[in-house]
Amino acid sequence: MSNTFGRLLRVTTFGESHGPAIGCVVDGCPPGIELAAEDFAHDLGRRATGRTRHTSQRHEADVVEVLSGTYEGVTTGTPIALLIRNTDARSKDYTRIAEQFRPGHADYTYWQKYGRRDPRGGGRSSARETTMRVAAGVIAKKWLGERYDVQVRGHVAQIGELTPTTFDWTAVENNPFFWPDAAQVGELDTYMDALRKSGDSVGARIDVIADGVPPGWGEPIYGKLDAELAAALMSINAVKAVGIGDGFDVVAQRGSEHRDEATREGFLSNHAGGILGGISSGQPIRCSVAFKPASSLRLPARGLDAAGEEVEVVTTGRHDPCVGLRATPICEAMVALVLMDQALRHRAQCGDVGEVGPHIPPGASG
Ligand code: EPS
Repeated sequence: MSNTFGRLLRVTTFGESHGPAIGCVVDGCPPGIELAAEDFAHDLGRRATGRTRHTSQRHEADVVEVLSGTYEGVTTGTPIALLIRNTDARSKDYTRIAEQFRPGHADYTYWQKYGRRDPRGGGRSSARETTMRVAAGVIAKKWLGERYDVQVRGHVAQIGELTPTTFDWTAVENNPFFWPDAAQVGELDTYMDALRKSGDSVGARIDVIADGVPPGWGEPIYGKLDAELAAALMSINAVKAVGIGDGFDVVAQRGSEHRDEATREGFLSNHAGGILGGISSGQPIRCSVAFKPASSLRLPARGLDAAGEEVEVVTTGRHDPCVGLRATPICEAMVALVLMDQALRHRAQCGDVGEVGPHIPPGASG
């Protein structure tokens, strides 16, 4: 299995949704970063289940234990091992579907690949694994912020057919939808309540922006920054598409429109999303991530069981009607981990290159 991610900053996650614990090892982190268990609480809380009525009602404290890699609250350069104990798994919810394949779920492909699976909570395929991505991402965000003044933040940009009409970063952290338009929160509450009552699920889009990334990060040809961002974001459960900059909209653009012109005052647009030739340009890095509607539904569906019999599949238990609502910190974490890994790699090969003129100010963000 591929449970390790990154080259110089390597993250390995382990654990199942209903096992005793989930955890990760972050190897390659530079020494000298202040790091305490409390540092993880904020982002883990943003991702956690059971914090609003619009997400799965599994109640996990998601408290991180830092098992290694720090001394007196500072990283030592040795592997950082993090552990979170599972305390609210309810495995009986999975008894009925243990021998069935939920349509649209990894149940079937895990079974085909491994010939066996842990059906409790989806086992290793559960979105619970993303807890450790967020935990590892906390370290990357901290290092990027302290060392380079890089800020990685995201927001929900679409839920089903709904899009924001205005944009305000301060609104994003003040509603359960990570939504940039405070005036629409009531409408979203009504929308999600109706969806939950219907038993169905819906997709979502998350946008992530990294501000302050200096020019030069990214490794042509096979380690391009955009390629690694896309792979990292696509590795998140339920992700079906990733766009960089204008993404699929570039298809209908003219070159004269798409090229980001520059003056001494800065870039005049950012259609490229801050990456040219796989290398950061110094502009904000913009990624869009599409999450599918989750497949664990109480609405009956036709499917097969392990014996090959046609069955009616009904999923009971505690599930997310819109997995995208908890995905903003996960996307931020993956972007931060890729950026930190690429920063370390840039430092390793090109650390002696220094500042190269002219420096074009970041300018336009979109
Ligand atoms: C999930 C199903 C639910 C969610 C879970 C993801 O698990 P369970 O049936 O065990 O309650 O609660 O999400 C988390 C536990 C989490 O921490 O994100 C799934 O099928 O992916």
